[in-house]
This record gives sequence, C-alpha cells and structure tokens, in this order.
Amino acid sequence: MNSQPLRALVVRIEGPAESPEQSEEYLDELVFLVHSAGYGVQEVRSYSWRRPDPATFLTKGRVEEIKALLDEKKDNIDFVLVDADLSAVQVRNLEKAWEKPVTDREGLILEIFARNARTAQAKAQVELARLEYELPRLAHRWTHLSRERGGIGLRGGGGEQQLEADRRKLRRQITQLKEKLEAFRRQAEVRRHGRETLPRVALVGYTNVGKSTLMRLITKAPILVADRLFATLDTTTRKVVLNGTPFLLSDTVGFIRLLPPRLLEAFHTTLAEVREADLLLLVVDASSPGYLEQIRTVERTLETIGAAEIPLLIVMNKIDKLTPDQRELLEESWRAQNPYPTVFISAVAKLNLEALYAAIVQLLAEIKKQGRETSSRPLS
Ligand SMILES: Nc1nc2c(ncn2[C@@H]2O[C@H](COP(=O)(O)OP(=O)(O)OP(=O)(O)O)[C@@H](O)[C@H]2O)c(=O)[nH]1
Ligand SMILES: [Mg+2]
Repeated sequence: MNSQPLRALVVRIEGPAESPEQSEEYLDELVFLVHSAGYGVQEVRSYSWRRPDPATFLTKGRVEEIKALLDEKKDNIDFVLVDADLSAVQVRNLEKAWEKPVTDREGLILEIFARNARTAQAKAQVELARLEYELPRLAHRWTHLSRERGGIGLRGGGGEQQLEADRRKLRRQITQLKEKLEAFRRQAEVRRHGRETLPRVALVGYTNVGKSTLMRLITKAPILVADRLFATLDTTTRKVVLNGTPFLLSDTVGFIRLLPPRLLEAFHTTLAEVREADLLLLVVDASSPGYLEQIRTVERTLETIGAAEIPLLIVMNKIDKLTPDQRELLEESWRAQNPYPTVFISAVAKLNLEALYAAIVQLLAEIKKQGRETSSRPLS
C-alpha cells in the first residue's frame, strides 16, 4: 500500500454573490475538507461564478485550461476535486476530457465520513449513503472506489451485462442496509425510552468548533477530539451531574455548509438525540471570521432535522484565540443584537466554565418549569 496521500487539484467556483473574504474562507474550509479526507492538495483553482454547463459543469474554456494544467503536472496530481454537486454525466465527461478521476463535494464528504465512522450504526449509515451515491455513477470508466481500494481509483470497463449485475447487487445491498438501520433505530428508541426521566441536553454546531472537547471536559469520558472536520460521527451520551442537577449529555456529528442532504438523511437515527433533546448547546467557534454564517448553517440544519423548536444556549467557544479587545467587541456586538442566552468560554483554556455550567442548570430549571414554551432562538 502506497503511504503517500493522493494529491488533488482542487477546483472551486465562487458563489454569485460571494465577498472576497467569504471566498477565502470557503476555500480554506475546502482545503481542510480535503486534508480531513486524508488527501493532499497539490493545486487550487478558483473561478468566478458562471452558469453551469449541463455537459461538463465548467465552461469549455475552463475545462481546457485545467486539461493543460493537468498535462503539465501529470505525475503530481492524482485526481480532481470539483467543489460542486456534479451529475453522473458531468463526472463522466470531465474524466474523459481530463483523463483523471474526478470527484465532487458529496464524494469527498462521503470519504471523510467513511474514514471516521466507528460504530456499526455509523458505518451502516455512511455505507448506505455511499451506495446510493454510487448507483447512478456505476457506468463510469473512472469512479470513486470503496475504502478497500483506498479511495479514488481506476475501474475497468465491464460491459452492459456486468453493469446490470453490479446495479442489482447495489440495490440488494441498499435494501439490506435499510433493514439494518431500521433495527438500529428501534433499538435506540427502546434505549431512549428506558431513561425517559432525565432531561436531555445535546451539543450541536458546525464541525470542528469544540463540541467533543466540551463533552470530554464535562463528562470526563475519553471522547475523540481532533483538529479535522467531522472527527465525530457517532452519538455518545453520558449522564452528568452539574451543581446537583442530573441530565444526559450527548455529543454528535457536526454540520457544514452545503452538507449533502443524503448524508443528513442517512444520519437521521444518530441525530435523534438532537431532535429529542430538551436543551441544545449550540457551540460556536467564536474565533472564526465566519461564525455568524456558521450559526445560520446550524440553524437551518436544525430546521431540516426537525429540531428548530428546542431551546438553545449559545456557547461561544475558543475565546482564548481572541485578544481581550476582540473578545469585548464580539461580546458587545453579539449581546446588542441577540437577547438569547449566551456564554463566552474556552474549553481548552478552561475559561468561564462556571458560567456555562450555571447557565445549563438555570435553563434546565426553567425548561422544567415552563415546558418547551421557553424556546428562544437567535437570528431567526
Ligand atoms: N484554541 C482552542 N481550541 C479549541 C477549543 N475547543 C476545541 N478546540 C480545538 O478545536 C479542534 C476541534 O475540537 P473538537 O472538540 O474535536 O471539535 P468538534 O466540534 O467535536 O468537531 P467534529 O467532531 O469534527 O465536528 C481540536 O483541535 C480542539 O483542540 C478552545 O476553546 N480553544
Ligand atoms: Mg466531535
């Protein structure tokens, strides 16, 4: 097995109304995604927005420009990542034009998820999403391969009959996985009902903001913390007692902008802990310039999964990365615009944790008293 990571040419298309700061930030995040999938970034091309060409997504001129670049760097680039939702036909045409494997955003995030899934349930969820992603793409010369083959690679042409057999096999696997996931769902439901009496608190937020760090800090459980995107894919739940108040705390998968809907759907069962929580701790990386947009992404995702009505405590984390002036400015501007319960903390530098704990306990007491009517949402 070759230990050197596969190297990508990363192609990004700026959104029609993107600011230069946003473009830079989205590109950084994209590069972080590629690294989180275990690949290297060899070259990056950012293009301004154009109406997608149905055949190749990119304009003819850009396809040719990238072909020239690939010819020049032939041996240093193993595949091309186009940060978009490509159709099966677009992938096929681009691979033909470039003579390199091509993957899109969903394919990349699927690989990260596949790498990070630990429990049988998370693995089955990722596998289902992957098979559904691959089904319409089976007819390709180059394709995204399963993990056994170490990611992106070449696939031999198999003929129509073989293709039909492959499709049937995939559909069978998909049906089996769905049955398996339904069994997991029922088990989880039984488990949750078995401990109905304790209030439930769930950590939610953008990926890499420090949810698992907080989980580890509060529960003392040996939870994985890592500086990569989507380190956590499973839900962990622990009983905690804070200032005499017992509750269940859950840590689960993080969100990201343009998260493929299929993946969110695949994680329906994992996200049940979020849907059924009494209180959500919305963890934010306050040191990220895009934190407001990240909060909006999280809110939209919460809506999609049916958790929009649950009371929130905003946990502005990583304030150790801000200067005292920046901290003050952030806190002032946030509080001026948002009446929502918010604490400013650092999970790593252990700043303000008492305020966080007190806020959780107080909100749980209020929720208990008033039911879910206390719901208060930021930035609606
Ligand atoms: N400077 C600083 N770094 C932090 C803080 N909290 C977490 N981190 C770092 O941020 C990175 C991500 O932390 P995690 O706890 O794994 O984040 P997460 O939200 O669980 O991320 P995913 O599970 O990947 O979605 C790690 O490198 C942490 O050490 C903090 O308060 N300050
Ligand atoms: Mg995590």
